[in-house]
Amino acid sequence: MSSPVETIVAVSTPPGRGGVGIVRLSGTDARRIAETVCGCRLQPRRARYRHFSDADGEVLDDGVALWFPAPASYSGEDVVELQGHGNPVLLDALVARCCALGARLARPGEFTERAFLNDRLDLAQAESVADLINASTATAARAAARAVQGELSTAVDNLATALTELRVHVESALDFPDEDIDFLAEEPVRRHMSAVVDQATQLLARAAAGARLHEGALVVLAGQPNVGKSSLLNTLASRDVAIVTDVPGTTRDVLRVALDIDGLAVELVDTAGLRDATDAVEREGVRRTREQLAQADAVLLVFDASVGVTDAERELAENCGDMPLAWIGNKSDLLAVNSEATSATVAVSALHGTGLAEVRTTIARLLGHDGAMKDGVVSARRRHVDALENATRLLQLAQTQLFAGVGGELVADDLRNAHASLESITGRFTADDLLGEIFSAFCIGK
Ligand SMILES: Nc1nc2c(ncn2[C@@H]2O[C@H](COP(=O)(O)OP(=O)(O)OP(=O)(O)O)[C@@H](O)[C@H]2O)c(=O)[nH]1
Ligand SMILES: [Mg+2]
Repeated sequence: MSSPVETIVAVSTPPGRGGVGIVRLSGTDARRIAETVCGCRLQPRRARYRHFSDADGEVLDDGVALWFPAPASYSGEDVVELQGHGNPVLLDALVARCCALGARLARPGEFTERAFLNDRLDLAQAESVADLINASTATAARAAARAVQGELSTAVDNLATALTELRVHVESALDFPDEDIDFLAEEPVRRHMSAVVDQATQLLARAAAGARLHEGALVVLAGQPNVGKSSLLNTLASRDVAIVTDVPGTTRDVLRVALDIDGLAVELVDTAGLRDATDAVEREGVRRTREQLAQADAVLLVFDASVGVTDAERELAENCGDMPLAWIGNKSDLLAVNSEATSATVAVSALHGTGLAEVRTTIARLLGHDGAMKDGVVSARRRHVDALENATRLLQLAQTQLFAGVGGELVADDLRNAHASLESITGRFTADDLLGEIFSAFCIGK
């Protein structure tokens, strides 16, 4: 017999009016409370149509009561759903009645937190429940649904298993120090190490693409004044968002439009053309452009195809470092056929609307949202990507040390820390305050 747990209650359907409204109870007294409200005994997993009554026996609502006995329920505890009408006043009265009978109001995410604490879901799966509820495109929703089923967790567990095998080799080499140097220098150990690093790098890329599905991506149009950045933004958005004139330095404010690139939510940003501006307003615009560039996930570097790439533009590209970047040759309508535009650039005419499909595919490619990568995307959050990044960095460090023949203790230490970082994803090694932070971001009733 497990120890009693406080019974929580909440309205689980969205606020507002609707055909059906559901009050959910979870905990030791869930069944007793619901049976009192319904005035009858409940059978496991059997829907019963009843009146829901208040303390004086007056009918509050009528509907269906469903009891899911522990442990085969969403939270792993006794759960009851009272499915009445979707009216906030009725539902609030029903919740108040349950509280009078001993339940307390659930905190946001508390049902899912209990599912995690009762091992019904691991942490990554529990977080995906919130992502599924909040997904803004069909692609993001599908990826989150796969994560609730454990896609990310399984991939992380597979990596952790490969890492455990490697650690067994390395740690046992430490236990026999006389054989240490020779053993760690052996080819199979090195190969195993490289395979684990590859596996981690691939999973990191898939998870980073998955995190972008939920967070969306910031793509910046940058370049010199008058090359047609604002024209391109308007054409891609199919509406006149930005002012376009033939006066260089027209755009000063940062302008944003939302694009759906093959299921990925992209925020495309138009910025002031980069040059040494003399007037104060334009200078501020240029400062804001640089601010956007620093936050961007990818840059579209627009140049005037009829002029070609200038030195200033090459310098700008260099300053973008290793940020994903594509050259967009606009005003290609002014070019003679087959002139300079190279395959490394995308030829576009914002004026005539040509080359736009290619710009969209280019954005998808820059964000890792194309081809094989798109199929391999695993739904993930920033927290998971950070943990995977940390694990991958430690594994690469361990690999360098192993290959350099550095002492086995250092290698073992890095591998141990990488392992802990991986386990924080599924919640095996997670601090309580982090759990509080994760579940408080849920909606109430889930
Ligand atoms: N021929 C041709 N002209 C274009 C094209 N795209 C834009 N233009 C013209 O180029 C001029 C500048 O366009 P904008 O879109 O304002 O350029 P911008 O890069 O936003 O300029 P700033 O805001 O000053 O940095 C306007 O006169 C546009 O009509 C194009 O594809 N072909
Ligand atoms: Mg502009």
